[in-house]
Amino acid sequence: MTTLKDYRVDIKPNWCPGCGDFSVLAAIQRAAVNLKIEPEDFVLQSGIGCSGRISGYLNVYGMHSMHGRALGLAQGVKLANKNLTVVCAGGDGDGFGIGLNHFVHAARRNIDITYIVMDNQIYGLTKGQMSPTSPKGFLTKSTPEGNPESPVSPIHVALSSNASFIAQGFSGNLKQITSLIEQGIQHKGFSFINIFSPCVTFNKVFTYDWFKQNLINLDNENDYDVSNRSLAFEKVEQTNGFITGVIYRKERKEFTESLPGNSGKSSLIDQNLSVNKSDIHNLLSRYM
Ligand SMILES: Cc1ncc(C[n+]2csc(CCOP(=O)(O)OP(=O)(O)O)c2C)c(N)n1
Ligand code: SF4
Ligand SMILES: [Mg+2]
Repeated sequence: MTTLKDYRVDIKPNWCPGCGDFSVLAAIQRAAVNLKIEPEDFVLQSGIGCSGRISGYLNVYGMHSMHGRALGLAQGVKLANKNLTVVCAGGDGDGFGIGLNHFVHAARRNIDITYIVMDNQIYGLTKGQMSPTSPKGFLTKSTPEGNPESPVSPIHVALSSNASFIAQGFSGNLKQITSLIEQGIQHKGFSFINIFSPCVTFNKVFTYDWFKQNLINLDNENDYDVSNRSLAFEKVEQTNGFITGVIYRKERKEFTESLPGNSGKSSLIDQNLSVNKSDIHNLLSRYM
């Protein structure tokens, strides 16, 4: 039986004490164990940032890849072997700045991976510059007179990109983020989980206390309908996006099941991909 011990490594994370990313690591490990996934069937791709280090801190396959490019790699892994559970993780800079286009396309494509963003509204690794989710007027090392830009709203982007599972959590609520990650992994299609994950060193505004006081938990709202996209937009507007829980979920065809010649069951690794001389000759002759 798989236990948490199987998902642990001897490497001690070099995150600052109190960093929200510790909870996200614990939640991913717990979700995997609760879902009885073997570590060898689990892949965690990550980008660059403090958050991106996460792939080195648990005993699974994965790559600490390039800034903003982890989603490309994660989709490639899933396309090659559908039997793997593929989770992609990174920061707000990684996913909503340099990597934003991959987020939009993975969401509309509906490929069966889970994307977790540790959103701390700042560039942590590079020591506290503004990020795409820093609010207007926010004081950072790179905006000493206040951020002149309006922030990206990740949930709006996910909703308008037709993501089929959208949720949000907070590192201060380990139980909820574990459940959201479990639901995201079980969802057949692209699942996006934005996690407010405080940077205790460089962000002195969006602290644990701030989130505890300001987040509205949809789990407590009995009449909230997760399948109603207009309602989800409305809720994000009303709350400025400071909500937690499952925000939107709707089943739709998963990407690999729509690929030509794909039965929905076989993976690239199951197929004979070799080409012989006459195949190449026939292919080239079609262009002559
Ligand atoms: C292509 C490229 N551009 C810029 C950088 C420098 N860089 C490294 S991490 C980072 C931002 C980190 O912020 P975020 O993604 O929010 O992660 P956090 O550290 O906050 O977890 C930047 C700009 C880089 N490594 N590669
Ligand atoms: S700098 Fe911020 S994001 Fe990075 S490890 Fe420290 S607390 Fe976490
Ligand atoms: Mg960040």
